[in-house]
Amino acid sequence: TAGARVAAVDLGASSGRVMAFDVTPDRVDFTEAHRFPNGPVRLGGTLHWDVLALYRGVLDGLRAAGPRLDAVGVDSWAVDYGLLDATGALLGNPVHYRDARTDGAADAVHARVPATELYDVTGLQVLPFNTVYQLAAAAGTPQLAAARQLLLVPDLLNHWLTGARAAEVTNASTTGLLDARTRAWSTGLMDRLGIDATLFPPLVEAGAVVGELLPHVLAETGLTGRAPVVAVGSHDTASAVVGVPAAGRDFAYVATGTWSLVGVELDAPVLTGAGRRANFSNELGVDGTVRYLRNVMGLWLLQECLREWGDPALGPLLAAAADEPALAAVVDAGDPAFIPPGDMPARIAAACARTGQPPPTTRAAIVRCVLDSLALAHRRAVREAAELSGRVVDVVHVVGGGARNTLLCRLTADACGLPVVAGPVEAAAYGNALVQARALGVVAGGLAELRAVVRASTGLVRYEPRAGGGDWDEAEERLA
Ligand code: ADP
Ligand code: LRH
Repeated sequence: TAGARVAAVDLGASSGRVMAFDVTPDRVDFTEAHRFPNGPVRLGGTLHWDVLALYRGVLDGLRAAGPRLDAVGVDSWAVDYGLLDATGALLGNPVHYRDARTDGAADAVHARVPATELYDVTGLQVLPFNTVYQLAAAAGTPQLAAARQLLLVPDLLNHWLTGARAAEVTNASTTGLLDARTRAWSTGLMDRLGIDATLFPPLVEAGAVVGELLPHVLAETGLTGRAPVVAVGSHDTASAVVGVPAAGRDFAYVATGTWSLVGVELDAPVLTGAGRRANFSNELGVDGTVRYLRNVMGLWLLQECLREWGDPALGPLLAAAADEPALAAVVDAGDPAFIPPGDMPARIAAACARTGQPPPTTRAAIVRCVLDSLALAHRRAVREAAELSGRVVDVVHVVGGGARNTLLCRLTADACGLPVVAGPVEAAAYGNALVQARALGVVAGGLAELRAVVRASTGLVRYEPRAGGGDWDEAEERLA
């Protein structure tokens, strides 16, 4: 086939977007068909996602991307799910991973199956909100008792679009219930944890056709003709890693949006004790790969400061932060204490005080503290990923919304002592669209060929590390 038009639906924690991609065998071009805000909605004591608003955003996006689409693919943030009852009805709004219901849940799970044994099977880093811990927190609720199916967010949207039920593997690997070696559900772990294995639909690998858009979806979106929904790397980070424009194998990536996901791409999981203690994750990637990575708190730290300050413009703040002294104070951007929403500037100041550093007082100084801290955490994760996996790293690719943040890119290059190549901002959408295009037969090859298409289609910015760019070793010592 000479070309195709596909819609990449990419739902991030801070915004959802539908990108219309025109794909040829060696180049893609996209337009942003629709973007809509996303974020936690507090109802009573619980943080939710407004999943119907997201579904409507997807429909609006498909309408804007149409009227002719050759395929559709959906990716989103990981771990969260909707429950369906025996009639297929949604049992409540999906709970947001930042909700406090998981406080203490990991410990309760580990009391039944030790963390070492979980890691041996799943290779997953402990994040308090992994699906397995959310299910422990939900145990005994009427909702879970009534549930007959659990669908992660992209699988839920695919279900609403097509009627089909499937679990795409890359996102399934973030549940804590998938075997990282076999890429299959671990019914053994489910049994030991008292989790009903029949909740989980059959797994599919990225590239599989999930189904066709339902007639009422075609009618509502004004799309003409039929359109398959293709399973893409449905974990946004998996699609973003496909969209990394690396030319060789010796690269690390920093996928920076609400989170920074920092790591390397491997052919097989690394399930060592050292990796487990360093809290490295073996999340599964497209084409049988493993994303060996760690979560860093990401631009959430900045987003929450901005929200506290009444959402001032970002540009002037970043410019002021660039003029602040380097590394005056840093915090541990891996600390789960930063996960919940709420008064972020105060929490940052408290963390500085705890580690004997002068808390930043101005907005510019707080922003600089956040960006220095992120760069420091990027450096640590890049180094540890290389050490623990044996992968050589000679370049760091920064993709996602944070690739727009020149100060963050520059600091990351300085901290890592490696060149940073920044872009594309919409790496997840590129990766999503290219996996669809390959399923349609428009582009051919493996990840190297898909990445060559990304390189041919987008402008990239290179940042060389600067000598004298700050004493990062000393800054790291302050957090030791
Ligand atoms: P997510 O997918 O998690 O919702 P994105 O990848 O869309 O996140 O990244 C959002 C972040 O990108 C914002 O929080 C902001 O910090 C950063 N960003 C967006 N636009 C700009 C910009 N023009 N300059 C600097 N940073 C930006
Ligand atoms: C980034 C992301 C990340 C997960 C988090 C819940 O959007 O998918 O990879 O850890 O959301």
